[in-house]
Amino acid sequence: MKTRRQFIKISTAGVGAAALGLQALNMTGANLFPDQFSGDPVSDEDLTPYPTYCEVCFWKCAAWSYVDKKGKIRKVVGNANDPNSNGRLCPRGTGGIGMYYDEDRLKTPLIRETKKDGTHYFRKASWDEALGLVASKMKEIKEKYGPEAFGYFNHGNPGTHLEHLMRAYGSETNAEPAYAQCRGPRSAAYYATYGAYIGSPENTDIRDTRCLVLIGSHIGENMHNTQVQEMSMAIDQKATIITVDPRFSTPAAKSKYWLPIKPATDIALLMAWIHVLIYEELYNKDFVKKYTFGFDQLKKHVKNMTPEWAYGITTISPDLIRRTAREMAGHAPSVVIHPGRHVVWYGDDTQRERAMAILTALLGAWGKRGSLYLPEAKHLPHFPQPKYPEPKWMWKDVNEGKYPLATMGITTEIIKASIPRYKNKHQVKAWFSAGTNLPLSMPDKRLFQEAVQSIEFFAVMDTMPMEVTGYADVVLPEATYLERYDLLRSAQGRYPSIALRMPSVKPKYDSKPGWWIMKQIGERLGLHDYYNYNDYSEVIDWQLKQVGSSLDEMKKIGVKKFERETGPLYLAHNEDFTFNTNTGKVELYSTEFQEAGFDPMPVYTPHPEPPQSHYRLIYGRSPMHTFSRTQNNHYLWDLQKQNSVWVHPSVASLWSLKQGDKVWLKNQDDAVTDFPVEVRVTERIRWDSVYMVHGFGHSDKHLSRAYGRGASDEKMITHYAMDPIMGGTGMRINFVTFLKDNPNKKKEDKA
Ligand SMILES: Nc1nc2c(c(=O)[nH]1)N[C@H]1C(S)=C(S)[C@@H](COP(=O)(O)OP(=O)(O)OC[C@H]3O[C@@H](n4cnc5c(=O)[nH]c(N)nc54)[C@H](O)[C@@H]3O)O[C@H]1N2
Ligand SMILES: Nc1nc2c(c(=O)[nH]1)N[C@H]1C(S)=C(S)[C@@H](COP(=O)(O)OP(=O)(O)OC[C@H]3O[C@@H](n4cnc5c(=O)[nH]c(N)nc54)[C@H](O)[C@@H]3O)O[C@H]1N2
Ligand code: SF4
Ligand SMILES: [Mo]
Repeated sequence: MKTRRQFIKISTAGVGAAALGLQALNMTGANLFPDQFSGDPVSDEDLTPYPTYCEVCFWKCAAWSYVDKKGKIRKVVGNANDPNSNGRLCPRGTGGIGMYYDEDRLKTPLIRETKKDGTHYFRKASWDEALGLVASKMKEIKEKYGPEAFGYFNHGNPGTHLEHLMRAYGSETNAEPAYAQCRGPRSAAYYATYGAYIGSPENTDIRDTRCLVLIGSHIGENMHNTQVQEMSMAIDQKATIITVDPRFSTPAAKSKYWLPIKPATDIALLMAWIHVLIYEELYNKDFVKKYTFGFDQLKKHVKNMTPEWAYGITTISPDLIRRTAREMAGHAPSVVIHPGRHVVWYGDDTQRERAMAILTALLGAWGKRGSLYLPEAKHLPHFPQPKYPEPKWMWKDVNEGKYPLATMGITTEIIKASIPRYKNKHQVKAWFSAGTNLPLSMPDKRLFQEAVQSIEFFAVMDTMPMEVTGYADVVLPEATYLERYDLLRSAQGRYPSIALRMPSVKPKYDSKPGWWIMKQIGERLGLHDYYNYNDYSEVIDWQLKQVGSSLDEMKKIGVKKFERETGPLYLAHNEDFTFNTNTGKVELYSTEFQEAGFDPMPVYTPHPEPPQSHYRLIYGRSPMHTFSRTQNNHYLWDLQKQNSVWVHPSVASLWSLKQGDKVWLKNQDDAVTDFPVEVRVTERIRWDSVYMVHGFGHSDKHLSRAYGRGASDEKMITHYAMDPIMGGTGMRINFVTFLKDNPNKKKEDKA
């Protein structure tokens, strides 16, 4: 079949990107930062601070952006009054100005065109033309198939502006990778157990804990700011840390116990811990009696799930399982069983999360100091607007009865519904995406590629020429977070707080704020009533006035904290409390799961093992980068230019691999990495697995620094295991082997 929507790597807009790419790869030292550092040295007195909050990841740390007299942003530093940052940004946040200064940014709207020979390219367009085209396609899809057939993918603030437009237009056919590729299983599990979500920032009381249990969660590499800060406080206070990870992660190095578990077996370990707590009578009897439902069933259920049983599965010795369970019980209730965040691993992830939630309950630790506190966020009233129209069908209907406990759209299902051969009752015909780089954040790229060929139209709003923009029909360049007003941040925490993001400089090039772009499209669709303001600052000011503040006040302080309104931070001893579950209790036995036909208590099931000569691919974060969004950022690129593949010395010797050797990876489905990746030989990884940092291996040549650097874990994730409960895509079920010769060479020679 002839490719309908070609991936456009090189555009005719802007400078010759290929030449630029080669030049940039040779760039060193000072030319790295041509724009910002052409100014003279300045002192703080000569700088004007503007409030913002960081967009490099979704922790949303509040900050001050400092601008010099020539209008150049000189630095971004944490807002000292902000509970998310406590005045300190992580390395990525500090390097956030690189997003603004990146000369590879999207500079103008772009529209896909076809040459006479059939090849596709982007041509520069005016805003009026690009917005008009998007609006006319939205009208067309609505007339032909109904607004519901216009699907959308959203993440973060840009995604929220898109969502407002799409709901006003009549579509709720949406999904974000931050659900089914991230925290979805955690939401389903904690909701089933406690009738409450964990939320973001997580309500983990790490600062005050006596014992922190990390199952996977690699805090310190995962740089979610407050957690990293609190973990160092906990270390200073000599809290016990227990890390369960097949890799000797950064937190494992700070731990009293490192449990180098065989991947995919955590449920067995958790059930054995539960067994020890129950059968050694170490659990909190008062808590269990007063607040929980289903203890007797649980006790029976775990009877045979002994440490000896778990040893055969996890490779963790029974003695270590017992000792760590006793250690937790000794510190209870001041124990954080960290609920994790990226938890889509093996397809039974909701059940693993359930086991973690149950463990917390047995330790009597929910709602207690040093465990999970009771979080609160400030409710910000919605700016007045008409009700959104009721769509005839939405994301949930696309699931066709599967994944009954999903609370948000599932990316893979929306994508399948866009492919006619899946014969979904509800066909998705066009897409809009904002703030997500689907080709690098979704498992099974083939699915994405097939879907993108099937749809009639694709609009993308981004700041950078990413993989996703290469597939767009229209590219809408958004201004970076330092150049725009945006939604107020209302963060949950020990105390509610809000933060302002305002522009510290004018948008560079011909980029525009997301709110403006979406409003313009809305206006063209006749949705004026949903955009009853001229500037987004009016919305912010109105909202602030509802909570006793104002835009003027927030411009001066950036962050405002509020008193709690929902009562104390912790549950008092034996306080009456009704949980929002079917039984009103903490459900050790889940009636919700039982009614929906799922195991009411977690069960360990074995997962496929690596085939001959293959190793399980596990992945994680680098402290210097966020997903796939920062690899081209000057500052962060300078700190880390590529990823490596971690290989155990015994495996390295078997394959005659040395430190620094370059290899290509090939997975069980014969997918190969586009670019070579350096071998890191280290005892810090089990022999049965290899490890990579996610987000590298960019294939869009517009990214002059990131292009071709390292390997993409996503390329190796052709397989995924669906979580039947909520549709999470377990992505650690892929196995890779090493290739020493370039498998892509033949293809390139021919091309
Ligand atoms: N610097 C930085 N920080 C970030 C982000 C970022 O992009 N950059 N992203 C943020 C986001 S959105 C998220 S969701 C989080 C993700 O960060 P986490 O929620 O901490 O992610 P995990 O997948 O739990 O952690 C990866 C770890 O799991 C280990 N692991 C792999 N397989 C197994 C297994 O079978 N069992 C066990 N016990 N461990 C295993 C890996 O070795 C690795 O150390 O990070 C957040 N913080
Ligand atoms: N293989 C693999 N897949 C994963 C993960 C993994 O570890 N490995 N992690 C998963 C997790 S935990 C998550 S949360 C998701 C995240 O997945 P995504 O939400 O897709 O996150 P990013 O990869 O950072 O893509 C963000 C996109 O937003 C753009 N962007 C950045 N700032 C702005 C802005 O201000 N405005 C606009 N309009 N666009 C902006 C970036 O240029 C980029 O194209 O990925 C998931 N997918
Ligand atoms: S944790 Fe780092 S990258 Fe994320 S919002 Fe905070 S400063 Fe920015
Ligand atoms: Mo995530």
